[in-house]
Amino acid sequence: MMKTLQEKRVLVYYSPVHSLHNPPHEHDRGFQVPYHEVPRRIEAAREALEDLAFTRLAPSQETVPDSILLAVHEAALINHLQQASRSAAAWEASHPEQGETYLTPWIYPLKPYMRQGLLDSSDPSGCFAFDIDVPIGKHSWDAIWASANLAFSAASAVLCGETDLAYALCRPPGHHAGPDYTGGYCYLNNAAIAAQTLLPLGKGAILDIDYHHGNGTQDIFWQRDDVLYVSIHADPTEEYPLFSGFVGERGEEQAAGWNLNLPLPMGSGDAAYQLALDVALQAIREKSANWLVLSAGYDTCADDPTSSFTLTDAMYTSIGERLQDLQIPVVVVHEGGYAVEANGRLAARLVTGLAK
Ligand code: OKP
Ligand code: ZN
Repeated sequence: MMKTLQEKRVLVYYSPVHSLHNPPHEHDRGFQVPYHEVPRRIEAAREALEDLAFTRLAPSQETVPDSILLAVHEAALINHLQQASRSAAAWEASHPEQGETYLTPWIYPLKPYMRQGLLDSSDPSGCFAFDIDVPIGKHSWDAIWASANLAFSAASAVLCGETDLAYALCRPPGHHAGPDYTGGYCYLNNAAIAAQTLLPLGKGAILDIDYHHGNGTQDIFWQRDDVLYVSIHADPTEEYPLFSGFVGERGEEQAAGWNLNLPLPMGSGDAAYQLALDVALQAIREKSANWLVLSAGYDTCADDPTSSFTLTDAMYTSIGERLQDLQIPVVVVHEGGYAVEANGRLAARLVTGLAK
């Protein structure tokens, strides 16, 4: 019997805590500009998903167990994020005239000998970040943790067989965060946490459709032959993160072939994307993945102010439909997307395609 839209229930995971993390600005070529990764992004997505007849906002009080968190991240990173949020609170309390404080790494230990000194110092932030776009305020840890918990809750629902399609409205995003570092608006790797949660179902795949390469996710699963990481992204010779996302990166020896990068030229549109998606789907089928985590970034769309791709709205429905053809459970994890309201419209399209 054919499945109709109404028969497939999509569980949506959301927490309002994300809005407490709201850094005022970032830097672009030395100029101070408004922080692109704003709370409204997720509210737009929540509203649009709530409007779909076949979705249900699921209550989620679940927290990531240590066994999963520490399989993905080093304890030192977790401690640092918690400590940095406390430091931001203390600084703010003692400097009330300065307003909201967001601590940003300002010393980066480029040489190994610099590292220990910095770790022992009062501000080791530069030991845990590869770029300057990961400020930490007094509520940032709460938001980071809430975001990770949504990914875990969504994956748990799939693991328990409660649904075969769950959407985690994660913010801050996660795919640039690695085992022991933050970067690119990302602090903990939500998609990696979802994937780790799903492993009792056997091997699976993470497909990353954010405009940027998910260097953190690649790094976390680099040696693993139970999780395939596939990413379609802008050519890293020209685009962030510049140091990873190249075709030659295929996973470490025994895991060779479990990492697949599909970089596309700057300015790519639907046609090029469709071809890359075919290759991605073929790889996921070849590995007989039992489940899929979709790192869903919407910064590939034509109206994104930070990117060069020109995907049309129809492409996101099509991506959803193509992934639905795999006939495996899917956990969607929200990543980037800086045309703020487009996060709503495009998330709705993606989920509508996936739910068919
Ligand atoms: C995060 B995600 C300079 C701008 C640098 C960094 C891009 C981070 C993208 N301040 N942009 O993959 O959407
Ligand atoms: Zn991105």
